[in-house]
Amino acid sequence: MSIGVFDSGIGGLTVLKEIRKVLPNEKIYYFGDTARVPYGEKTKELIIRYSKEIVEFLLEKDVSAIVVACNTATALALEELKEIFKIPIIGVIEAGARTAINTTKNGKIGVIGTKATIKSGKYEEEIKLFSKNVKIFQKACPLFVPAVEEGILRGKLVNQIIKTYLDDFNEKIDTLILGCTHYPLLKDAISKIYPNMKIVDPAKETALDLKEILKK
Ligand code: DGN
Repeated sequence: MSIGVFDSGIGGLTVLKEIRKVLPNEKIYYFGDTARVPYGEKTKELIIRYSKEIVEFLLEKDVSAIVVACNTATALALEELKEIFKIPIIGVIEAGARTAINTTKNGKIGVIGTKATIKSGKYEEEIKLFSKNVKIFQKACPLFVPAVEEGILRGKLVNQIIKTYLDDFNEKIDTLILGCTHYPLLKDAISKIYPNMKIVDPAKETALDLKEILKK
C-alpha cells in the first residue's frame, strides 16, 4: 500500500517523519510544492487549485490515502478535496486541536500559523468542537516559513523573530499549537526561550490517525 503526503514546501517532512515511525513499511510519496511556496498569502481559490493538482498527481502514483501535511491547505482546501476525491484524505488541524485540548491545564491555548490559516479560524472551530471552555489566542507568524526554508533554525535572528511574535503569548497561554508544518523545525528554539510553554506539534497525532484509517 502506498500513501501520498504533500505540503507547500519542506515543512510537511516533519509530518512524514512521524508517519514513518508508525508505518515503517508503507511506500510514501512526498510532494513539496517548493516552486509555489508560500501558500500562506495566497487566496482560497488558488490553494484549492494547487491542492487538487497535487492530489491528482499523487493518485497517478496509485496511493491509497493522502495526508495534507500543510495546515494552510488543510484549512482552506481539505473539505473540497474530500468532496471531490473518493480515497481517504486527512489533514493536520483536527489532530492538533485534539492534542492541545488534552494538553492544556489552564484552558488557554495559543495557535500560530500562516496568515491564511489564522484568518480561516479553522483551529478555533475545531478546538471548540472538543471544548467550549477554552480561550484561544491566535497569531500569524509569516517570517517563520522563509527562515525555515532557508535552513535558519537557530541563532540571534531566529530568536529575535520568535520573541517578536510570541513574547505577549508567554504570559497568557500554557499550550502553543504549531499550526504550520514548518514550525516544528523551530521547536527547540521556541522551547529554549519559553521553557514552560507546552508545545503541540499535530504531526504525531496525525500519523496515528492515518494508521487507524489504513487499518479500517
Ligand atoms: N507548511 C505550511 C502550513 O503548514 O501551513 C505553510 C507554509 C507556507 O506555505 N507558507
